[in-house]
Amino acid sequence: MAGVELKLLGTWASPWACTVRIALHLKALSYDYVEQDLDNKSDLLASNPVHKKVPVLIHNGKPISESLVIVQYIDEAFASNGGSSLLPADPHERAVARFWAAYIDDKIITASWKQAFSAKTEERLERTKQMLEGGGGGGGGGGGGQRVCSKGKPFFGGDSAGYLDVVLGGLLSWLQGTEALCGVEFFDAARTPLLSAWAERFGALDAANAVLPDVGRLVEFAKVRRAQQAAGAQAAAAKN
Ligand SMILES: N[C@@H](CCC(=O)N[C@@H](CS)C(=O)NCC(=O)O)C(=O)O
Repeated sequence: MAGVELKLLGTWASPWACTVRIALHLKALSYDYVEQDLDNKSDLLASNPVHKKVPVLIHNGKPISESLVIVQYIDEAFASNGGSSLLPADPHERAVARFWAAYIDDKIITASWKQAFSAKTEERLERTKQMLEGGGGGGGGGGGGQRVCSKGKPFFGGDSAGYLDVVLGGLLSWLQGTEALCGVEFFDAARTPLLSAWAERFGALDAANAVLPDVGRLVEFAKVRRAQQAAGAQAAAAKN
């Protein structure tokens, strides 16, 4: 688009950066992607001085931080791009989408990110499973995450991927990596049929394929980080 300069600061493994990149792809926006070194945050100090985290979207020189804020910004600033809006038009439906996005971000993405790097803990994995199924022990009848992808539509956003799809979808490779790493099953055709079908559909989108990291690479990355953390903890214990 003429006069539009978009730059995204991210890291390949960040689910939050993936969420923003998927939104940019769905909106058919070209952008320069700049991989960040989180041990050397010079770009981030300048563009996200409060949190110093990726992702940061820089639109014509102006930075925007926090993935959920960025995705909403993209949807508003480029409303006519990519066919349909990511957020629903109806104010109540928008509020509901924002509610679930905050829930997914807080209860699932942040927890999964931490969990991937710490030793396997049954309780934490079980909690993530329950959150995906629908918040606090949703198992059994399969309410929950199911609840969000109801209405017989292929995506949370309806007939095409929308805000919630992008928010949870950015984490898809990590959830699959955690399944491989920890021997759990988040997407189970019998227990969570709607969610499992959604994961397959979302993973098959061009935008997801273009962005989501390879699950094997993530698993190796998590193993290295876990080993580094364990070595750090051992060294700290030996000092005391
Ligand atoms: N709430 C933030 C979370 C972003 C975040 O935690 N990013 C991590 C990478 S995945 C980061 O930049 N960490 C840098 C650090 O903690 O030093 C968002 O939604 O954008």
